[in-house]
Amino acid sequence: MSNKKRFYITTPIYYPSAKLHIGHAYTTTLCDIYARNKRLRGYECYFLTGADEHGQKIEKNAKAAGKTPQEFVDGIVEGFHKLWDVLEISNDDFIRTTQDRHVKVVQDIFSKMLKNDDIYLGEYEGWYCKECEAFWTDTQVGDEHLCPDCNRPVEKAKEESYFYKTNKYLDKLLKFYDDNPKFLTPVSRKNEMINTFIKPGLEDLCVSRTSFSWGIQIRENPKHVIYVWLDALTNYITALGYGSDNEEKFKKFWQDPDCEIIHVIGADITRFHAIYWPMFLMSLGLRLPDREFVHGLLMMRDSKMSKSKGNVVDPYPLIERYGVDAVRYYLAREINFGSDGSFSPEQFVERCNSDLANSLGNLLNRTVSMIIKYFDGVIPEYKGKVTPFDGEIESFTETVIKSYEDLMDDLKITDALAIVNELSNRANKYIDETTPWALAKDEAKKDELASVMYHLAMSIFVCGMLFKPVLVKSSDRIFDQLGIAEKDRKYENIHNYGVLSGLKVDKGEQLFPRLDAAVEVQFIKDLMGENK
Ligand code: ME8
Repeated sequence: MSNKKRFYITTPIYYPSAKLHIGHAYTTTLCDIYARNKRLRGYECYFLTGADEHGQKIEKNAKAAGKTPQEFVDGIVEGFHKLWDVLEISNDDFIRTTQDRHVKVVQDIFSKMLKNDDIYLGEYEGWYCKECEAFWTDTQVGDEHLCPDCNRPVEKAKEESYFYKTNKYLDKLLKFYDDNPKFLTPVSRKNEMINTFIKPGLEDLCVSRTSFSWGIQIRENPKHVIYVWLDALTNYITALGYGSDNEEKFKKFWQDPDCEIIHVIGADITRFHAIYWPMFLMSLGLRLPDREFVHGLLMMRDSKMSKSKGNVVDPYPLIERYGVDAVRYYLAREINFGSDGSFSPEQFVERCNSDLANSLGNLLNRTVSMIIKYFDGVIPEYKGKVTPFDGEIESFTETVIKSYEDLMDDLKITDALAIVNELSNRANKYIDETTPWALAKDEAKKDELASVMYHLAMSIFVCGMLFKPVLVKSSDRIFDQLGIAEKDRKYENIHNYGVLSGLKVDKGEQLFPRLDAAVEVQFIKDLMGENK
Protein backbone atom coordinates (compact mmCIF):
# COMPACT_ATOMS: atom_id res chain seq x y z
CA MET A 1 0.00 0.00 0.00
CA SER A 2 1.20 3.47 -0.80
CA ASN A 3 2.35 5.81 1.96
CA LYS A 4 2.06 8.88 -0.17
CA LYS A 5 0.54 11.99 1.26
CA ARG A 6 -0.76 13.69 -1.84
CA PHE A 7 -2.97 12.42 -4.61
CA TYR A 8 -3.81 13.36 -8.16
CA ILE A 9 -6.79 11.51 -9.58
CA THR A 10 -8.23 11.92 -13.05
CA THR A 11 -11.23 10.74 -15.04
CA PRO A 12 -11.04 10.34 -18.81
CA ILE A 13 -11.94 13.57 -20.54
CA TYR A 14 -15.24 12.79 -22.23
CA TYR A 15 -16.18 13.59 -25.80
CA PRO A 16 -18.76 16.34 -26.09
CA SER A 17 -20.24 14.63 -29.10
CA ALA A 18 -23.52 13.99 -27.30
CA LYS A 19 -24.99 14.20 -23.79
CA LEU A 20 -23.30 12.21 -21.05
CA HIS A 21 -25.01 9.10 -19.70
CA ILE A 22 -24.88 6.98 -16.56
CA GLY A 23 -21.64 5.29 -17.75
CA HIS A 24 -19.77 8.61 -17.62
CA ALA A 25 -21.48 9.40 -14.33
CA TYR A 26 -20.15 6.07 -13.05
CA THR A 27 -16.47 6.85 -13.66
CA THR A 28 -16.73 10.41 -12.39
CA THR A 29 -18.69 9.47 -9.27
CA LEU A 30 -16.24 6.73 -8.32
CA CYS A 31 -13.31 9.13 -8.70
CA ASP A 32 -15.20 11.69 -6.67
CA ILE A 33 -15.73 9.16 -3.88
CA TYR A 34 -12.01 8.44 -3.83
CA ALA A 35 -11.11 12.16 -3.77
CA ARG A 36 -13.63 12.98 -1.05
CA ASN A 37 -12.44 10.05 1.03
CA LYS A 38 -8.84 11.20 0.83
CA ARG A 39 -9.66 14.80 1.65
CA LEU A 40 -11.85 13.75 4.56
CA ARG A 41 -8.92 11.79 5.96
CA GLY A 42 -6.74 14.88 5.80
CA TYR A 43 -4.81 14.19 2.61
CA GLU A 44 -4.37 16.62 -0.22
CA CYS A 45 -6.14 15.44 -3.32
CA TYR A 46 -6.37 17.11 -6.70
CA PHE A 47 -9.18 15.83 -8.84
CA LEU A 48 -9.39 16.51 -12.57
CA THR A 49 -12.05 15.88 -15.17
CA GLY A 50 -12.74 17.56 -18.48
CA ALA A 51 -13.78 17.41 -22.12
CA ASP A 52 -12.00 16.05 -25.17
CA GLU A 53 -13.23 18.45 -27.79
CA HIS A 54 -11.42 17.78 -31.05
CA GLY A 55 -11.81 15.20 -33.77
CA GLN A 56 -13.66 14.21 -36.85
CA LYS A 57 -16.78 13.00 -35.12
CA ILE A 58 -17.30 16.29 -33.35
CA GLU A 59 -16.69 18.20 -36.58
CA LYS A 60 -19.31 15.99 -38.25
CA ASN A 61 -21.88 16.30 -35.46
CA ALA A 62 -21.44 20.07 -35.31
CA LYS A 63 -22.04 20.34 -39.03
CA ALA A 64 -25.18 18.24 -38.74
CA ALA A 65 -26.39 20.55 -35.96
CA GLY A 66 -25.68 23.64 -38.12
CA LYS A 67 -23.11 24.96 -35.66
CA THR A 68 -19.40 25.66 -35.67
CA PRO A 69 -17.51 22.95 -33.79
CA GLN A 70 -16.69 25.40 -31.01
CA GLU A 71 -20.32 26.49 -30.59
CA PHE A 72 -21.36 22.88 -30.65
CA VAL A 73 -18.94 21.75 -27.94
CA ASP A 74 -19.61 24.83 -25.82
CA GLY A 75 -23.26 23.84 -25.59
CA ILE A 76 -22.54 20.24 -24.69
CA VAL A 77 -19.81 21.04 -22.20
CA GLU A 78 -22.26 23.29 -20.36
CA GLY A 79 -24.29 20.11 -19.87
CA PHE A 80 -21.21 18.33 -18.45
CA HIS A 81 -20.86 21.04 -15.80
CA LYS A 82 -24.55 20.83 -14.98
CA LEU A 83 -24.44 17.06 -14.55
CA TRP A 84 -21.35 17.22 -12.34
CA ASP A 85 -23.04 19.88 -10.20
CA VAL A 86 -26.15 17.77 -9.78
CA LEU A 87 -24.05 14.71 -8.94
CA GLU A 88 -22.09 16.76 -6.37
CA ILE A 89 -18.78 16.11 -8.10
CA SER A 90 -15.96 17.88 -6.27
CA ASN A 91 -13.43 18.23 -9.09
CA ASP A 92 -10.72 20.83 -8.60
CA ASP A 93 -10.34 21.63 -12.27
CA PHE A 94 -12.05 21.01 -15.58
CA ILE A 95 -9.84 20.90 -18.63
CA ARG A 96 -11.09 21.52 -22.15
CA THR A 97 -8.77 20.57 -24.97
CA THR A 98 -9.75 23.72 -26.88
CA GLN A 99 -8.37 25.95 -24.12
CA ASP A 100 -5.20 27.92 -24.86
CA ARG A 101 -3.47 26.38 -21.86
CA HIS A 102 -3.78 23.02 -23.59
CA VAL A 103 -3.44 23.83 -27.30
CA LYS A 104 -0.15 25.66 -27.10
CA VAL A 105 1.49 23.04 -24.92
CA VAL A 106 0.33 20.17 -27.14
CA GLN A 107 1.97 21.92 -30.09
CA ASP A 108 5.17 22.24 -28.06
CA ILE A 109 4.97 18.57 -27.09
CA PHE A 110 4.60 17.58 -30.72
CA SER A 111 7.62 19.71 -31.68
CA LYS A 112 9.65 18.15 -28.93
CA MET A 113 8.77 14.63 -30.06
CA LEU A 114 9.62 15.55 -33.63
CA LYS A 115 13.00 16.90 -32.55
CA ASN A 116 13.64 13.79 -30.45
CA ASP A 117 13.09 11.73 -33.54
CA ASP A 118 10.16 9.97 -31.87
CA ILE A 119 7.89 11.10 -34.69
CA TYR A 120 8.41 10.92 -38.48
CA LEU A 121 6.37 11.76 -41.57
CA GLY A 122 5.04 8.81 -43.55
CA GLU A 123 1.94 7.52 -45.22
CA TYR A 124 -0.75 5.64 -43.47
CA GLU A 125 -2.98 3.00 -44.82
CA GLY A 126 -5.24 1.16 -42.46
CA TRP A 127 -8.74 0.41 -41.31
CA TYR A 128 -10.26 3.46 -39.76
CA CYS A 129 -13.26 3.58 -37.47
CA LYS A 130 -14.84 7.01 -37.62
CA GLU A 131 -16.88 6.46 -34.49
CA CYS A 132 -13.89 5.56 -32.35
CA GLU A 133 -11.41 7.67 -34.29
CA ALA A 134 -9.00 4.79 -34.29
CA PHE A 135 -7.04 2.93 -36.91
CA TRP A 136 -7.00 -0.85 -36.73
CA THR A 137 -4.92 -3.57 -38.30
CA ASP A 138 -6.13 -6.37 -40.60
CA THR A 139 -6.12 -8.87 -37.74
CA GLN A 140 -8.03 -6.57 -35.47
CA VAL A 141 -10.88 -5.87 -37.89
CA GLY A 142 -11.11 -9.51 -38.98
CA ASP A 143 -12.73 -10.77 -42.17
CA GLU A 144 -15.87 -8.78 -41.62
CA HIS A 145 -13.97 -5.51 -41.26
CA LEU A 146 -15.64 -4.45 -38.05
CA CYS A 147 -14.21 -2.16 -35.42
CA PRO A 148 -13.17 -4.30 -32.43
CA ASP A 149 -14.44 -1.60 -30.05
CA CYS A 150 -17.84 -0.57 -31.39
CA ASN A 151 -18.48 -3.32 -33.93
CA ARG A 152 -19.25 -0.89 -36.72
CA PRO A 153 -17.86 -1.29 -40.23
CA VAL A 154 -14.46 0.29 -40.70
CA GLU A 155 -13.10 1.72 -43.90
CA LYS A 156 -9.68 1.66 -45.58
CA ALA A 157 -8.02 5.01 -45.27
CA LYS A 158 -4.74 6.31 -46.66
CA GLU A 159 -3.14 9.64 -46.06
CA GLU A 160 0.10 11.44 -45.35
CA SER A 161 0.57 11.18 -41.61
CA TYR A 162 3.04 11.60 -38.87
CA PHE A 163 3.87 8.47 -36.94
CA TYR A 164 5.01 7.88 -33.43
CA LYS A 165 7.73 5.22 -33.08
CA THR A 166 6.10 2.89 -30.60
CA ASN A 167 8.81 0.28 -30.73
CA LYS A 168 11.41 2.74 -29.51
CA TYR A 169 9.94 2.64 -26.01
CA LEU A 170 8.44 -0.83 -25.95
CA ASP A 171 11.14 -2.60 -23.95
CA LYS A 172 11.10 0.19 -21.42
CA LEU A 173 7.33 -0.10 -21.16
CA LEU A 174 7.42 -3.85 -20.60
CA LYS A 175 10.06 -3.41 -17.94
CA PHE A 176 7.92 -0.76 -16.32
CA TYR A 177 4.97 -3.19 -16.25
CA ASP A 178 7.19 -5.79 -14.59
CA ASP A 179 8.66 -3.41 -12.06
CA ASN A 180 5.29 -1.89 -11.17
CA PRO A 181 2.69 -4.61 -10.77
CA LYS A 182 0.13 -2.11 -9.44
CA PHE A 183 0.48 0.19 -12.45
CA LEU A 184 -2.27 -1.43 -14.50
CA THR A 185 -5.07 -3.09 -12.55
CA PRO A 186 -7.07 -5.30 -12.50
CA VAL A 187 -4.16 -7.45 -13.63
CA SER A 188 -6.25 -9.09 -16.36
CA ARG A 189 -6.00 -5.76 -18.21
CA LYS A 190 -2.24 -6.01 -18.36
CA ASN A 191 -2.45 -9.50 -19.84
CA GLU A 192 -4.99 -8.23 -22.34
CA MET A 193 -2.63 -5.45 -23.45
CA ILE A 194 0.26 -7.83 -23.85
CA ASN A 195 -1.65 -10.58 -25.64
CA THR A 196 -3.94 -8.50 -27.82
CA PHE A 197 -1.75 -5.60 -28.79
CA ILE A 198 1.89 -6.06 -27.89
CA LYS A 199 2.59 -9.70 -28.76
CA PRO A 200 1.07 -9.56 -32.27
CA GLY A 201 3.46 -6.62 -32.94
CA LEU A 202 2.82 -2.99 -32.24
CA GLU A 203 2.53 -0.77 -35.26
CA ASP A 204 3.79 2.78 -35.17
CA LEU A 205 0.99 5.04 -34.08
CA CYS A 206 -0.48 7.51 -36.53
CA VAL A 207 -0.44 10.86 -34.74
CA SER A 208 -1.74 13.31 -37.31
CA ARG A 209 -4.57 13.66 -39.80
CA THR A 210 -5.13 15.81 -42.88
CA SER A 211 -8.67 14.75 -43.75
CA PHE A 212 -10.37 17.11 -41.29
CA SER A 213 -9.43 20.34 -39.64
CA TRP A 214 -11.07 20.39 -36.18
CA GLY A 215 -7.97 19.72 -34.13
CA ILE A 216 -4.71 21.22 -32.96
CA GLN A 217 -2.55 22.26 -35.88
CA ILE A 218 0.99 21.03 -36.17
CA ARG A 219 3.16 24.16 -36.27
CA GLU A 220 5.78 22.60 -38.49
CA ASN A 221 3.21 21.45 -41.07
CA PRO A 222 -0.13 23.24 -40.63
CA LYS A 223 -2.13 21.11 -43.02
CA HIS A 224 -1.96 18.40 -40.33
CA VAL A 225 -3.93 18.34 -37.12
CA ILE A 226 -2.75 16.29 -34.17
CA TYR A 227 -4.45 12.95 -33.84
CA VAL A 228 -7.03 13.13 -31.12
CA TRP A 229 -5.38 10.70 -28.67
CA LEU A 230 -2.04 12.52 -28.53
CA ASP A 231 -4.05 15.69 -27.98
CA ALA A 232 -6.35 14.10 -25.38
CA LEU A 233 -3.93 12.13 -23.22
CA THR A 234 -1.71 15.11 -22.59
CA ASN A 235 -4.61 16.83 -20.80
CA TYR A 236 -3.46 15.13 -17.62
CA ILE A 237 -0.33 17.27 -17.58
CA THR A 238 -1.42 20.43 -19.40
CA ALA A 239 -4.16 20.87 -16.79
CA LEU A 240 -1.41 21.07 -14.16
CA GLY A 241 0.42 23.75 -16.10
CA TYR A 242 3.11 21.55 -17.66
CA GLY A 243 5.09 23.58 -20.18
CA SER A 244 3.43 26.85 -19.11
CA ASP A 245 4.83 29.88 -17.30
CA ASN A 246 3.54 28.50 -14.04
CA GLU A 247 4.44 24.89 -13.36
CA GLU A 248 3.74 25.01 -9.65
CA LYS A 249 0.83 22.55 -9.72
CA PHE A 250 2.67 20.32 -12.14
CA LYS A 251 5.62 20.10 -9.79
CA LYS A 252 3.38 19.41 -6.84
CA PHE A 253 0.99 16.86 -8.35
CA TRP A 254 3.11 15.24 -11.05
CA GLN A 255 6.83 15.62 -10.54
CA ASP A 256 6.90 15.22 -6.80
CA PRO A 257 7.40 11.51 -6.05
CA ASP A 258 5.38 12.00 -2.89
CA CYS A 259 2.26 12.51 -4.95
CA GLU A 260 0.42 9.41 -6.09
CA ILE A 261 -0.92 9.76 -9.62
CA ILE A 262 -4.02 7.73 -10.45
CA HIS A 263 -5.84 7.58 -13.78
CA VAL A 264 -9.25 5.94 -13.69
CA ILE A 265 -10.55 4.81 -17.06
CA GLY A 266 -13.14 2.55 -18.59
CA ALA A 267 -12.04 -0.68 -20.25
CA ASP A 268 -12.72 0.80 -23.72
CA ILE A 269 -9.71 3.08 -23.59
CA THR A 270 -7.13 0.93 -21.83
CA ARG A 271 -4.91 0.55 -24.87
CA PHE A 272 -4.39 4.28 -25.22
CA HIS A 273 -3.63 4.79 -21.56
CA ALA A 274 -1.60 1.69 -20.89
CA ILE A 275 0.54 1.62 -24.02
CA TYR A 276 0.77 5.01 -25.70
CA TRP A 277 0.44 7.39 -22.76
CA PRO A 278 3.42 5.92 -20.87
CA MET A 279 5.43 6.09 -24.08
CA PHE A 280 4.53 9.74 -24.63
CA LEU A 281 5.64 10.49 -21.11
CA MET A 282 8.91 8.65 -21.75
CA SER A 283 9.46 10.82 -24.82
CA LEU A 284 9.02 13.88 -22.65
CA GLY A 285 11.31 12.49 -19.96
CA LEU A 286 8.51 12.61 -17.42
CA ARG A 287 7.51 10.34 -14.62
CA LEU A 288 4.81 7.74 -15.28
CA PRO A 289 1.57 7.51 -13.28
CA ASP A 290 1.50 5.20 -10.28
CA ARG A 291 -1.77 3.61 -11.18
CA GLU A 292 -4.14 3.15 -14.04
CA PHE A 293 -7.30 1.63 -12.71
CA VAL A 294 -9.54 0.13 -15.36
CA HIS A 295 -13.18 -0.28 -14.48
CA GLY A 296 -15.68 -2.37 -16.35
CA LEU A 297 -18.34 -1.08 -18.66
CA LEU A 298 -21.97 -0.86 -17.76
CA MET A 299 -24.08 -2.91 -20.05
CA MET A 300 -27.66 -2.46 -21.10
CA ARG A 301 -29.51 -5.48 -22.32
CA ASP A 302 -26.24 -7.32 -22.91
CA SER A 303 -24.54 -4.67 -24.96
CA LYS A 304 -22.29 -1.81 -23.92
CA MET A 305 -24.15 1.33 -23.08
CA SER A 306 -22.81 3.97 -25.41
CA LYS A 307 -23.67 7.29 -26.96
CA SER A 308 -23.17 5.98 -30.46
CA LYS A 309 -25.55 3.07 -29.87
CA GLY A 310 -28.12 5.32 -28.21
CA ASN A 311 -29.00 2.70 -25.54
CA VAL A 312 -28.18 4.92 -22.59
CA VAL A 313 -29.66 5.70 -19.19
CA ASP A 314 -30.02 9.39 -18.45
CA PRO A 315 -28.94 10.07 -14.84
CA TYR A 316 -31.18 13.14 -14.31
CA PRO A 317 -34.58 11.51 -13.83
CA LEU A 318 -33.02 8.98 -11.45
CA ILE A 319 -31.42 11.70 -9.35
CA GLU A 320 -34.62 13.70 -9.36
CA ARG A 321 -36.71 10.81 -8.07
CA TYR A 322 -34.33 9.02 -5.71
CA GLY A 323 -31.88 11.74 -4.77
CA VAL A 324 -28.22 12.08 -5.64
CA ASP A 325 -27.08 9.92 -2.73
CA ALA A 326 -29.09 6.87 -3.78
CA VAL A 327 -27.73 7.11 -7.33
CA ARG A 328 -24.15 7.54 -6.14
CA TYR A 329 -24.57 4.68 -3.70
CA TYR A 330 -26.04 2.34 -6.28
CA LEU A 331 -23.23 3.02 -8.76
CA ALA A 332 -20.47 2.53 -6.24
CA ARG A 333 -21.93 -0.35 -4.27
CA GLU A 334 -23.72 -2.49 -6.82
CA ILE A 335 -21.32 -2.64 -9.74
CA ASN A 336 -18.04 -4.02 -8.53
CA PHE A 337 -15.44 -1.39 -9.39
CA GLY A 338 -13.12 -3.15 -11.81
CA SER A 339 -15.60 -5.67 -13.25
CA ASP A 340 -18.28 -5.35 -15.90
CA GLY A 341 -21.77 -4.83 -14.63
CA SER A 342 -25.18 -4.00 -15.91
CA PHE A 343 -27.58 -1.32 -14.99
CA SER A 344 -30.66 -3.01 -13.60
CA PRO A 345 -33.85 -1.40 -12.27
CA GLU A 346 -34.50 -4.36 -9.95
CA GLN A 347 -31.06 -4.16 -8.40
CA PHE A 348 -31.30 -0.40 -8.07
CA VAL A 349 -34.46 -0.66 -5.99
CA GLU A 350 -33.22 -3.67 -4.04
CA ARG A 351 -29.93 -1.98 -3.17
CA CYS A 352 -31.65 1.19 -1.96
CA ASN A 353 -34.07 -0.82 0.12
CA SER A 354 -31.69 -3.33 1.65
CA ASP A 355 -28.70 -1.16 2.46
CA LEU A 356 -30.08 2.33 2.82
CA ALA A 357 -33.66 1.92 4.03
CA ASN A 358 -33.57 -1.40 5.94
CA SER A 359 -30.06 -1.39 7.32
CA LEU A 360 -28.74 2.14 7.80
CA GLY A 361 -32.04 4.04 7.84
CA ASN A 362 -33.67 1.59 10.17
CA LEU A 363 -30.69 1.57 12.53
CA LEU A 364 -30.84 5.34 12.81
CA ASN A 365 -34.60 5.37 13.30
CA ARG A 366 -34.62 2.71 15.95
CA THR A 367 -31.67 4.18 17.82
CA VAL A 368 -32.91 7.75 17.89
CA SER A 369 -36.38 6.60 18.95
CA MET A 370 -34.93 4.52 21.80
CA ILE A 371 -32.68 7.35 23.01
CA ILE A 372 -35.73 9.60 23.09
CA LYS A 373 -37.82 6.98 24.86
CA TYR A 374 -35.29 5.81 27.44
CA PHE A 375 -33.04 8.86 27.96
CA ASP A 376 -35.19 11.88 27.08
CA GLY A 377 -33.31 12.28 23.83
CA VAL A 378 -29.85 12.64 25.37
CA ILE A 379 -27.10 10.24 24.30
CA PRO A 380 -25.80 8.77 27.58
CA GLU A 381 -22.21 9.26 28.61
CA TYR A 382 -19.64 6.75 27.31
CA LYS A 383 -18.48 4.54 30.15
CA GLY A 384 -16.43 1.91 28.38
CA LYS A 385 -17.44 -1.63 27.61
CA VAL A 386 -20.34 -2.35 29.96
CA THR A 387 -22.17 -5.26 28.31
CA PRO A 388 -20.34 -8.29 26.87
CA PHE A 389 -21.42 -7.15 23.42
CA ASP A 390 -19.89 -3.68 23.74
CA GLY A 391 -16.30 -4.84 23.41
CA GLU A 392 -17.25 -6.96 20.46
CA ILE A 393 -18.88 -4.14 18.56
CA GLU A 394 -16.04 -1.76 19.39
CA SER A 395 -13.40 -4.10 18.04
CA PHE A 396 -15.55 -4.96 15.03
CA THR A 397 -15.87 -1.22 14.32
CA GLU A 398 -12.10 -0.73 14.49
CA THR A 399 -11.57 -3.64 12.10
CA VAL A 400 -14.14 -2.18 9.73
CA ILE A 401 -12.43 1.20 9.74
CA LYS A 402 -9.02 -0.31 9.05
CA SER A 403 -10.27 -2.54 6.23
CA TYR A 404 -12.31 0.30 4.75
CA GLU A 405 -9.26 2.54 4.59
CA ASP A 406 -7.06 -0.16 3.06
CA LEU A 407 -9.69 -1.03 0.47
CA MET A 408 -10.40 2.59 -0.42
CA ASP A 409 -6.68 3.29 -0.80
CA ASP A 410 -6.46 0.36 -3.18
CA LEU A 411 -9.48 1.68 -5.16
CA LYS A 412 -11.57 -1.31 -4.08
CA ILE A 413 -14.39 1.10 -3.50
CA THR A 414 -17.25 -1.39 -3.78
CA ASP A 415 -15.66 -3.67 -1.20
CA ALA A 416 -14.98 -0.73 1.10
CA LEU A 417 -18.65 0.23 1.07
CA ALA A 418 -19.76 -3.36 1.53
CA ILE A 419 -17.80 -3.42 4.77
CA VAL A 420 -19.54 -0.31 6.08
CA ASN A 421 -22.80 -1.96 5.22
CA GLU A 422 -21.68 -4.92 7.32
CA LEU A 423 -21.16 -2.58 10.23
CA SER A 424 -24.68 -1.24 10.00
CA ASN A 425 -26.00 -4.81 9.77
CA ARG A 426 -23.88 -5.75 12.76
CA ALA A 427 -25.24 -2.83 14.77
CA ASN A 428 -28.81 -3.86 13.97
CA LYS A 429 -27.94 -7.33 15.19
CA TYR A 430 -26.42 -5.81 18.34
CA ILE A 431 -29.87 -4.40 19.14
CA ASP A 432 -31.34 -7.89 18.99
CA GLU A 433 -28.50 -9.31 21.09
CA THR A 434 -28.69 -6.70 23.83
CA THR A 435 -32.52 -6.42 23.88
CA PRO A 436 -32.76 -2.81 25.09
CA TRP A 437 -36.55 -3.17 25.64
CA ALA A 438 -35.84 -5.85 28.26
CA LEU A 439 -33.01 -3.86 29.87
CA ALA A 440 -35.36 -0.87 30.14
CA LYS A 441 -37.71 -2.84 32.37
CA ASP A 442 -35.02 -3.39 34.98
CA GLU A 443 -33.73 -0.32 36.88
CA ALA A 444 -30.54 -2.28 37.80
CA LYS A 445 -29.72 -2.55 34.09
CA LYS A 446 -29.82 1.19 33.45
CA ASP A 447 -26.04 1.38 32.90
CA GLU A 448 -26.16 -1.45 30.43
CA LEU A 449 -29.00 0.21 28.56
CA ALA A 450 -27.05 3.48 28.51
CA SER A 451 -24.01 1.73 27.13
CA VAL A 452 -26.03 -0.01 24.43
CA MET A 453 -27.48 3.34 23.34
CA TYR A 454 -24.05 4.89 23.27
CA HIS A 455 -22.57 2.11 21.18
CA LEU A 456 -25.46 2.25 18.76
CA ALA A 457 -25.09 5.99 18.30
CA MET A 458 -21.35 5.53 17.81
CA SER A 459 -21.86 2.85 15.14
CA ILE A 460 -24.18 5.18 13.26
CA PHE A 461 -21.66 7.99 13.51
CA VAL A 462 -18.93 5.74 12.11
CA CYS A 463 -21.18 4.48 9.29
CA GLY A 464 -22.17 8.08 8.49
CA MET A 465 -18.53 9.16 8.34
CA LEU A 466 -17.37 6.19 6.24
CA PHE A 467 -20.30 6.67 3.89
CA LYS A 468 -19.80 10.44 3.72
CA PRO A 469 -17.81 10.40 0.45
CA VAL A 470 -20.79 8.65 -1.17
CA LEU A 471 -23.82 9.89 0.74
CA VAL A 472 -22.77 13.49 0.41
CA LYS A 473 -26.08 14.92 1.56
CA SER A 474 -27.55 12.31 3.88
CA SER A 475 -24.41 11.93 5.99
CA ASP A 476 -25.01 15.41 7.37
CA ARG A 477 -28.65 14.58 8.01
CA ILE A 478 -27.46 11.57 10.00
CA PHE A 479 -25.14 13.78 12.03
CA ASP A 480 -28.00 16.28 12.52
CA GLN A 481 -30.17 13.55 14.00
CA LEU A 482 -27.37 12.56 16.36
CA GLY A 483 -27.01 16.22 17.37
CA ILE A 484 -23.32 16.39 16.38
CA ALA A 485 -22.03 19.96 16.06
CA GLU A 486 -20.39 20.97 12.79
CA LYS A 487 -16.98 21.24 14.43
CA ASP A 488 -17.15 17.62 15.66
CA ARG A 489 -18.02 16.10 12.29
CA LYS A 490 -14.41 15.16 11.79
CA TYR A 491 -13.09 11.91 10.43
CA GLU A 492 -10.62 11.40 13.27
CA ASN A 493 -13.52 11.44 15.73
CA ILE A 494 -14.56 7.98 14.60
CA HIS A 495 -11.90 6.71 16.99
CA ASN A 496 -12.91 9.10 19.71
CA TYR A 497 -15.26 7.21 22.02
CA GLY A 498 -16.90 9.84 24.14
CA VAL A 499 -17.43 12.36 21.37
CA LEU A 500 -21.18 11.74 21.44
CA SER A 501 -21.67 11.82 25.22
CA GLY A 502 -24.50 14.12 26.24
CA LEU A 503 -25.60 15.12 22.74
CA LYS A 504 -29.27 15.79 22.16
CA VAL A 505 -30.70 13.71 19.36
CA ASP A 506 -33.23 15.12 16.96
CA LYS A 507 -35.59 12.75 15.23
CA GLY A 508 -35.79 14.08 11.72
CA GLU A 509 -37.52 12.77 8.67
CA GLN A 510 -36.91 9.21 7.65
CA LEU A 511 -33.62 9.24 5.74
CA PHE A 512 -34.29 6.62 3.11
CA PRO A 513 -37.95 5.71 2.83
CA ARG A 514 -38.54 2.18 1.61
CA LEU A 515 -39.23 2.08 -2.10
CA ASP A 516 -42.23 0.23 -3.44
CA ALA A 517 -40.43 -2.26 -5.66
CA ALA A 518 -43.18 -2.84 -8.20
CA VAL A 519 -43.82 0.86 -8.78
CA GLU A 520 -40.19 1.93 -8.88
CA VAL A 521 -38.92 -0.87 -11.08
CA GLN A 522 -41.61 0.05 -13.59
CA PHE A 523 -40.66 3.72 -13.35
CA ILE A 524 -37.02 2.96 -14.16
CA LYS A 525 -37.94 0.53 -16.91
CA ASP A 526 -40.03 3.24 -18.54
CA LEU A 527 -37.06 5.56 -18.37
CA MET A 528 -34.87 3.01 -20.07
CA GLY A 529 -37.54 2.32 -22.66
CA GLU A 530 -37.61 5.96 -23.66
CA ASN A 531 -34.00 5.64 -24.65
CA LYS A 532 -34.28 2.40 -26.51
O1 ME8 B 1 -13.14 7.78 -24.79
N1 ME8 B 1 -19.90 2.04 -18.67
O2 ME8 B 1 -14.37 9.66 -24.28
P1 ME8 B 1 -15.84 9.06 -24.08
C1 ME8 B 1 -18.97 2.59 -17.88
N2 ME8 B 1 -12.42 11.21 -25.03
N3 ME8 B 1 -18.26 3.67 -18.23
C2 ME8 B 1 -18.51 4.23 -19.41
C3 ME8 B 1 -19.47 3.72 -20.29
C4 ME8 B 1 -20.20 2.56 -19.88
N4 ME8 B 1 -21.13 1.99 -20.62
N5 ME8 B 1 -19.49 4.50 -21.39
C5 ME8 B 1 -18.56 5.47 -21.18
C6 ME8 B 1 -13.26 9.00 -24.66
N6 ME8 B 1 -17.96 5.31 -19.99
C7 ME8 B 1 -12.03 9.87 -24.79
C8 ME8 B 1 -11.20 9.75 -23.54
S1 ME8 B 1 -9.07 10.38 -22.05
C9 ME8 B 1 -7.59 11.08 -22.32
C10 ME8 B 1 -9.91 10.53 -23.57
C11 ME8 B 1 -16.91 6.15 -19.40
O3 ME8 B 1 -16.75 10.22 -23.98
C12 ME8 B 1 -15.64 5.33 -19.20
O4 ME8 B 1 -14.83 5.97 -18.26
O5 ME8 B 1 -16.13 8.03 -25.09
C13 ME8 B 1 -15.01 5.40 -20.57
O6 ME8 B 1 -13.63 5.08 -20.55
C14 ME8 B 1 -15.25 6.85 -20.91
O7 ME8 B 1 -16.56 7.13 -20.34
C15 ME8 B 1 -15.25 7.11 -22.41
O8 ME8 B 1 -15.76 8.40 -22.63
